Amino acid sequence: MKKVITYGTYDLLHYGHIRLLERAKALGDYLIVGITSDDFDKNRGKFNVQQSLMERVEAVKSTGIADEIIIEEYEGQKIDDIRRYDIDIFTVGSDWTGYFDYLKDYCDVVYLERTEGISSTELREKNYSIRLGLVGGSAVRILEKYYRESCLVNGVEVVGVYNNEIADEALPDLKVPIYNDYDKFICDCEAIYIVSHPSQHYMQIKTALEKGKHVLCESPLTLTNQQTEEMFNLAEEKNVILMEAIKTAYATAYDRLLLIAQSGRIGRILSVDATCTSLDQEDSVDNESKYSWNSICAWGPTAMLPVFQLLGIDYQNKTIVSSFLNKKTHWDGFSQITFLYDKAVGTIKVGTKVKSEGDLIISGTEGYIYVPSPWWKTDYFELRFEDQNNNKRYFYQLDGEGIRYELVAFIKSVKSGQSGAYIDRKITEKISEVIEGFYSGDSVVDIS
Ligand code: C2G
Repeated sequence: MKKVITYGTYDLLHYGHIRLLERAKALGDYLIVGITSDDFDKNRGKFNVQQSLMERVEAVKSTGIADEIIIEEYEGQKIDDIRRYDIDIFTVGSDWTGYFDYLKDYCDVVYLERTEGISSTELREKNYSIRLGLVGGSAVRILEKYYRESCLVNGVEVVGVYNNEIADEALPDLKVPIYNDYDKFICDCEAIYIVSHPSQHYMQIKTALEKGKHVLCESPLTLTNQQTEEMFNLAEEKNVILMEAIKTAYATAYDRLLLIAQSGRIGRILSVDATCTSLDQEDSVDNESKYSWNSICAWGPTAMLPVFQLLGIDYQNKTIVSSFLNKKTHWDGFSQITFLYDKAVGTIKVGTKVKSEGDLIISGTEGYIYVPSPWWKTDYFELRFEDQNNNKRYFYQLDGEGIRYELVAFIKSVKSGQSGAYIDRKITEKISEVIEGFYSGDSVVDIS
C-alpha cells in the first residue's frame, strides 16, 4: 500500500484545497492529511485564520478524501510523521516548491500545481473587509503601531484618522485622510479604534455606537463605572460590538499563563503583583497638556488585568498611593494600588515617571509564576517551585505585542455579532470604577 501525506491550514475550505486533496489521494492508496493547530499557525505567522482547528478538521473530514487526519503542532513534525506512518510520498501545492526538498531524505516529494484564482486570504478579504477609522492624537506611537498591525490583518482597511489633540502635522504619515470633523469621520467608517485621551472616550464611543459603528477602545473605556456600563448597554441596544483594547489579553503567553494559574498548578493563589513603568524620555509628556496620559490611565488597566482575572473583582477594599506631578489635574507620575481580598491580595505599581522591574509574579501555596519584564508583551514565562527540578519554562511566539491578535478578535466579533473579547465586561467596568475612585480621591494617599 502506497501511503501519501500532505499538510495545511485548510481555513475556509475551498475548491483549491479539494483539488489538492483529490490529486494527493491519486498519488497512492492511503492519504493522511495533517491539519495545523491554532498555536502552530500563530507561531508561523498565520494569525488571520478564521476557523477553529476542529472546524477545519471537520471540513476536511467531510470531503471523504482523507483516510486519516492528524494535527500538525510543531516545527519538524513532518519528519516524525513520515517515519511514524511509514510514508512513501509527501505532497503539497506548488506555492511551496523547493521548500520541502529536505524531506527527500525520507520519502518522495511531489509538488502539485496550485489552483489559481482562489485562496483563503481572498475569502477572508471578501467576507471580512471592514473600513476602520483610528481615533487619537497625542498617543502617536500607539496610533502608528495599530496602523502597521492593521495592514497585516486580513479584511481591515484603515480609511482615516480623527485627531483633535495635537497639530495634524505632528501625526505620523499614515497615508490616509486626517479628519477634524468627528461626525464626518464616523460616517466614513464601519468601525473605529479609539486611542484618544480617556477624557474623550465616553462621547466618542457614544457618538459612534449611536450611529451603529463598532468600537475597539483603549482602556480605560470611560472614567466612571456608570458610563462604561451605559456604553455596553448602548452597544447591545444598537447590536454593535464594543470591545476594550488591552493588547496584553491577546498575547498567547499571557493567555496560557492565566490558564495554568487557574488550573491549580501553583496551588491557591495568595498574591498577584504586577508592575508597569515606562520612563521613556522620548515621551517626556508635558503633564500640563490635557491630552497627556497620567500613569493610572496609561498603565493602570494593563496592571489591573491579571489581578482581576485571577483574583476576581470583589475585593474588600483598596488603597491607592500616588505621587502627583500635578495634583490639580490628577497627573500621577507613580501610583501603587493594593486590592485586599478575603483570602488574597493584589498589588499593582504603575508609573511613567518612575523606573521599576516590570515583572508579573503570581504567588501560590505550591509554587509561583514568574513573568519577566516587560510582562505585558511577553512571549515567555516560568513555573517555579521549591524543588527547582520541577520548574518549567514556556515560550509562545508573540509578533506585534498582541495587537494583531486583538484586531483579529475584534473583526471576528464584528463579523459574527458575538463578542469574542478576551476581557470580561465586568472587569472592564471595574477598571473604570477604580480609575473613577482615583479621580474622586477616595482612599488615595498622596506621597508627592
Ligand atoms: N492550495 C492549492 N490551491 C489553492 C490554495 C491552496 O493547491 N488555491 C493547496 C496548498 O498549496 C496546500 C493546501 O492546498 O498544499 C492547503 O493550503 P493552505 O490551507 O493554505 O495551507 P498552507 O499553509 O499553504 O499548507 O506545511 C505545509 C503548509 O502547511 C502548506
